[in-house]
Amino acid sequence: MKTRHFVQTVTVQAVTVVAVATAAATFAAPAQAATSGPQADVQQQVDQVTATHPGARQTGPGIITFSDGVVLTIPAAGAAAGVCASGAYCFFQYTNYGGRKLTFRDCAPNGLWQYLTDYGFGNSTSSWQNYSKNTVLVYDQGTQPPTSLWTENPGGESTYTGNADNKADSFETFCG
Ligand SMILES: [Ca+2]
Repeated sequence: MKTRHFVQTVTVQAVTVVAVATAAATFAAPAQAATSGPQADVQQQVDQVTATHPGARQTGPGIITFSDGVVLTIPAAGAAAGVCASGAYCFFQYTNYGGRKLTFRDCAPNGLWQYLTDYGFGNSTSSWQNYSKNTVLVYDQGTQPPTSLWTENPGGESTYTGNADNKADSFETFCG
């Protein structure tokens, strides 16, 4: 009797493990059955970013949240990531707020330094929106000392960074 009871217990536990594994697999692949096409391409990009940034996790279709709360949105080709949220400031991959969108919210009274390169976004900004109360000073780290590229005033935005296109690497955010 003891042996039979043991076997039954093991069976129940095995079923539980399978159920948990299935739920985890479903969450990890919100693209569901898409194995080709725009949504599958987005998922491949998401997987590439999470695999190369420890602590980064997928929090929605085409959305990655890094360990510090910074959010990267990857739209399907030809689609838009959407405007920057109120209270946030965003860097966009292409002109006119196209391509990938990187969303920040934090600041410090005397300036908080952050690096776009930590999120795979160095030399990648072509437009930006600052819908926060903060002031953001953006720099190119490719020169010594770093070169000031542009200033993002509260409520400001730019459809094209012009001569500073694809140069931004870092920024300093002052709380407003
Ligand atoms: Ca640069």
